[in-house]
Amino acid sequence: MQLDTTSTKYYQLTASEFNWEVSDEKTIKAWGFNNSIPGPVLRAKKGETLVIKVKNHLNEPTVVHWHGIRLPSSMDGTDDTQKPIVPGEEFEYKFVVPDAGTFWYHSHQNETEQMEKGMYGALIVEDETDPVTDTERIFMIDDMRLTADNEFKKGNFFARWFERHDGREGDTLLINGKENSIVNIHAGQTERWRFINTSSAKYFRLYLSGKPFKIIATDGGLLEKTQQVTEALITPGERIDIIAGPFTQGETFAIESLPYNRMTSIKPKHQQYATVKVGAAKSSVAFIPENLRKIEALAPQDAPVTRKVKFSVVASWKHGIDFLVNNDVHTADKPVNIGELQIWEVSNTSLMDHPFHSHGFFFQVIEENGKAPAYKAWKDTYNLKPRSKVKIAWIPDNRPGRWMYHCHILEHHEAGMMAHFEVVDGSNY
Ligand SMILES: [Cu+2]
Repeated sequence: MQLDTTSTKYYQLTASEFNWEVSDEKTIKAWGFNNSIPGPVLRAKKGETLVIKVKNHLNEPTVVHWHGIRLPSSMDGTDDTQKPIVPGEEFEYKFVVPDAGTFWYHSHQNETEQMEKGMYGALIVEDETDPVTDTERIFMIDDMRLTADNEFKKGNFFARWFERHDGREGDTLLINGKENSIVNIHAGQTERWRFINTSSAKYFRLYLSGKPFKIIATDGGLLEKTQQVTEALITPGERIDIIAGPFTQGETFAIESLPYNRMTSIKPKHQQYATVKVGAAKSSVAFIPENLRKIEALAPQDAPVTRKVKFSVVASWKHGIDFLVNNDVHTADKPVNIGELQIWEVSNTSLMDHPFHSHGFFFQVIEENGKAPAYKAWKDTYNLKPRSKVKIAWIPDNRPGRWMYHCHILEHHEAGMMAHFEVVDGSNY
């Protein structure tokens, strides 16, 4: 097929090791794309084709997953759908971006190490229907666990056991690869802030020193209506876009995370990630309508369940504790037919939180613990609280092939809390 270059964007990402200053005092041996944490921002308009050549200059294989993009299975970037890119080799990803929103890319190979060291970046898809704001900013949230010598801390047997159980958190808190950054903004302006939680396990409970802000979008793009709040939970893998401002000249406030107890041995903390300083006023052209778009409901709340998925944590002889989907590790789940509405009951029988992430398809939450959700949204990552249950609705559109879903706490995913399944053309059976 001849490419229409007017609607194709080309990018190159080179994965390598490099020195990265997270602050004036801390330089780390990072792994990342194009010598930067995060990697370059990839931008496209809804409907355009992205061609991204990934070169691997690391000493180990990698693959790149395009989190939230509804792309063909062969482009999903997991070792289930392609041969990992070995050192010195390259792979060309090519796919259309069918939805506007805040997405991201990250390594999907040896993730607990490759993502910890910085292998991620933002992928932004724009559309004419986006609300008009004065400025847009991307905030990629991360945390690293470093030694006094600024090396990635491995820890002893017990530390590693807890890391596997709790997920790895660290106290080097990063926004866009930097510790304690200053965000300078103009008074009188209204900005779109796109938050992406890239952490292995840290639950980011966004708080702006108590200032109200409006949520306009989640994983799969705009909500129906803006939601005014003073805090928002963003679990690993999730995205939230907010409208911030207008603020008054001279104001200073923090971008911080309130304590969140996800029921592990890690003590919940109130942590500051960055400081916002409001400078001289500038005129505004922003226009944020109350109604952002219409989201058609896929199914009513009482739609009959077509599949049950259970996340659990149980004692095991081999590891002391196992992280399971439907009582198995790295579970092989049954196929689904193209075009058949899926109503999945996803439950978490364990005593800790797990963020459920599905590759390649958005879902709508239609019931949370027996209740209708507060508002409709397209999601690809959803937090399951301890002993909770949700009903999600989704449709496998015509993209056959292998797919997966998993807990987005990277250590739990690695420990086995994931499942593969196939999307198949049912008319062939
Ligand atoms: Cu988990």
